[in-house]
Amino acid sequence: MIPLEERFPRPSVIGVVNVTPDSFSDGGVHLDPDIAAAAARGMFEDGAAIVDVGGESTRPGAAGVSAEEELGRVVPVLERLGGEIPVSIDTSKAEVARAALERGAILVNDVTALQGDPELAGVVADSGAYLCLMHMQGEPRTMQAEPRYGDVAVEVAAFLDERMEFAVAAGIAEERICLDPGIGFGKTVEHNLELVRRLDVLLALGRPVVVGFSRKSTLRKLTGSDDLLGASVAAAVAAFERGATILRVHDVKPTVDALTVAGAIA
Ligand code: HH2
Repeated sequence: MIPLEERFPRPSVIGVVNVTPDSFSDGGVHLDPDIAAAAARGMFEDGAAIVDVGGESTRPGAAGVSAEEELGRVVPVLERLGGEIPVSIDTSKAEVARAALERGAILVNDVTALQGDPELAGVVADSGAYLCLMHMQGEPRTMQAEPRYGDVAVEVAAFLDERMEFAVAAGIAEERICLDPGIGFGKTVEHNLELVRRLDVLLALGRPVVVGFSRKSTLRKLTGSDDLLGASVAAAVAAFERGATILRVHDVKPTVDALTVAGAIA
């Protein structure tokens, strides 16, 4: 198994394909599996290292969906892709992860950091897949109600450290794991900005860091604009410059171009 840091050198881009009716930025766009698969292929051609396919929205206020519903959304997309391009599955359900891994997915992206489904750790351990552990305070339905921290960077890092220990104890090698502060998941604008500003606190855990700031509401609040392309690219570059390895984005081509230039200067 190639360590995650070699398979996804810094900077790498994860392209987002939400196969949902209600995701906050691209809800409904990719509900047709042919359109979703074509979008995924396009992102790969545009330079994404991997494409993250998700069948459940985790936007603030979202209610969960059943495993059956989620499978019905993502499996047709994975079947159309047929393992042609590297795919990550954005799920917290063991059953959905298993189905995706059987269809060629190589990374499991779990926004609950293995707290959502007691069987997911075993599925990841047995498959040899890569794993992204993300921080969230609360749960999507209520997480933006009143997020509170003493020191947000220290608390997020402590949580991810503990979840990584849990994953390793379940048989998932540390070199298969990356960590994500979970921008927008139970965080105010200032919490999100501070997490990127102080990314070194997370980097001190010694694992590659993923940042997903793309099209999030903090960017809308900062710019007062609904067109979040420039804001999203700026956030990706800022996160890269503070040490992020993987940037999770909806607009792959402009982000890849920006990171190419930022990387060349660095
Ligand atoms: N953000 C979202 C979903 N999954 N996974 C990781 N690792 N990091 C993130 O920041 C992250 C994530 C939310 O964004 P999006 O997929 O665009 O929306 P939705 O959850 O509404 O489908």
